[in-house]
Amino acid sequence: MSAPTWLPTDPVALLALARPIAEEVAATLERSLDGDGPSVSAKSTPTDLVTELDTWAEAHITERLLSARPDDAVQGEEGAKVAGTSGITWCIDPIDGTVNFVHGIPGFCVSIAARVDGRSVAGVVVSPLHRDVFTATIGGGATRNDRPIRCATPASVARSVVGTGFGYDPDRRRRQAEVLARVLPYIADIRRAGAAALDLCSVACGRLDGYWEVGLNPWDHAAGGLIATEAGARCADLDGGAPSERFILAAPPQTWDDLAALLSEADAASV
Ligand code: LIP
Repeated sequence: MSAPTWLPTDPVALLALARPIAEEVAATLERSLDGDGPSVSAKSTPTDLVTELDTWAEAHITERLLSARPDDAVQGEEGAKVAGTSGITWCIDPIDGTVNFVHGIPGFCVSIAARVDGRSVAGVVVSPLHRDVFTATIGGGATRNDRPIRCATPASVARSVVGTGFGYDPDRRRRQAEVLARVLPYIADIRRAGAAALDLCSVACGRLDGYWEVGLNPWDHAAGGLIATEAGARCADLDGGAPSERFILAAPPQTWDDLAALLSEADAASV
């Protein structure tokens, strides 16, 4: 498939700009683990962490992107908000999986997506400790380390290994644990990687047979959602609309409806 004609800029060129920036920042984050570790503070709750490197990474990525494309807009997890006139908005999660990063657990990643009217057209996710670079362009397919990837073909939900994640609010986490207890008997197993971007890329390359979460922000899924979609997975909210803060479910087409039905039955979207 080729890129849609409505695009203001070639998504391949946007990916070519973003990918080396994401790789450079991911390498810097990995090297920082050899030191004494970054200063850490809390955001919305004591478990919602942010480090000085989250802030540095977002500023560095923003500066590099806008020095190449000064008319673009930027939206970032740590507060970057730049208006633009080009029609391209960069959606940045400088460190997705900050808790993993603070603990030195593999699975933190750098996620950068280029969006047009809220729709991702190019995306890159770099997970440095896994040595994984995931990319996609709209209509151009998805890759892991430059090799094409496709989502899994699970026989059923009962044979599916599914990822999920939890919010930072204690009451929401309790309700999410209750949903998990209702879902777990009907799937093969659960995985909690701690980074939405990585979970979505794991669906894209067939490591996971599905992933759902409530309460994500655009930067959590902007790149990983495109990568999963371009790898053949369906990525939507429970009503089949665009993924949102309310709900995201990514799964292969052959099991998406059954997994959505199980999650609806478990009240997964109402936490
Ligand atoms: C993380 C998400 C993950 C969620 C974590 C956390 P952050 O983002 O990517 O899916 O389960 O609780 O929100 O805060 O590390 O950038």
